[in-house]
Amino acid sequence: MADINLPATLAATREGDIAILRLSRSAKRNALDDETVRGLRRFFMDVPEGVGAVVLHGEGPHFCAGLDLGEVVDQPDSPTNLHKGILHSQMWHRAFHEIQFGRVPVVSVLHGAVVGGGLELAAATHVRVAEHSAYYGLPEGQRGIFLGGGGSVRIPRLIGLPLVQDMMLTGRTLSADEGFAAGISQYLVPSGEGLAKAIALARQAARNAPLTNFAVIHALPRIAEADPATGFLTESLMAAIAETAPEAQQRLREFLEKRAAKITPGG
Ligand code: 1HE
Repeated sequence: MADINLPATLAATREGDIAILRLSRSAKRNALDDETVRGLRRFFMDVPEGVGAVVLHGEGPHFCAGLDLGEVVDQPDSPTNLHKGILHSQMWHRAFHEIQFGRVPVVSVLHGAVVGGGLELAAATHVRVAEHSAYYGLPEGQRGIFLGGGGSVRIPRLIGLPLVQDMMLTGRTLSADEGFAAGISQYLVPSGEGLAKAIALARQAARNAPLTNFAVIHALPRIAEADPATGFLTESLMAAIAETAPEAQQRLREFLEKRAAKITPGG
């Protein structure tokens, strides 16, 4: 994947119809500096043709230590710095927006610390596979800062406002089991098995009709948050667009002609 211009803190490889993107700054526990966040944006804006899903994981003992705190220290209180701070947060928003509302499904592998901006990053992915070593924290309160990567919007939708407030006010961390129960990760696997599981899930997602994946990524979250009347109408429109597409017609025929796999337990 040499054609994508990535910083040294990100490494991308291609395995057939999936791409694997690794946070590669383990000396700093994959803390996200501006260069890395901009690199994430470029990667997800321009996922190469033929890639049907992306796996995002982290090098070293932790998925991600969040915002590189060196990027925000030494900023005297001034209107100029206030404005810079707003733009900085919006830069994160744009990058994570490209992940959540990009072209393909994104499966993340969570292990070790998944904290602050690291949890915000994970929350922008569609499927999260946690290893038993994972733990989750929002230490912004302890650092005197606030969420800035869209976590205020995404994390309460995943685990509920009261738990987010508890984590931010008291410094509570959640274990991998607690995170799984609360809804942070959809999967929980033994340590060391996350990447293989995520690759298998990404392969599965990449085999779907691209238009269905488009609907799941772009239409479903909007429908889920719309007023019911708008939601029902949007669903009907999306359903009609999907089912009349040639690929859907072909897949429907394959099932009816007994050439497609049945749905079985454990799938
Ligand atoms: C960092 C960062 C960082 C590590 N920014 N440099 N995030 C936090 O408040 C989490 C802060 N980090 C930690 O609590 C710990 O580093 C970890 C639990 C993640 C890992 O511990 P450990 O013992 O494996 O590593 P370490 O020795 O603490 O860190 C290794 C190096 O990474 C060390 O630098 P070195 O030069 O001394 O080797 C650390 O300083 C460095 N490092 N984390 C900068 N975050 C858009 S708003 C989002 C707001 C937030 O994300 S707030 C949460 C910030």
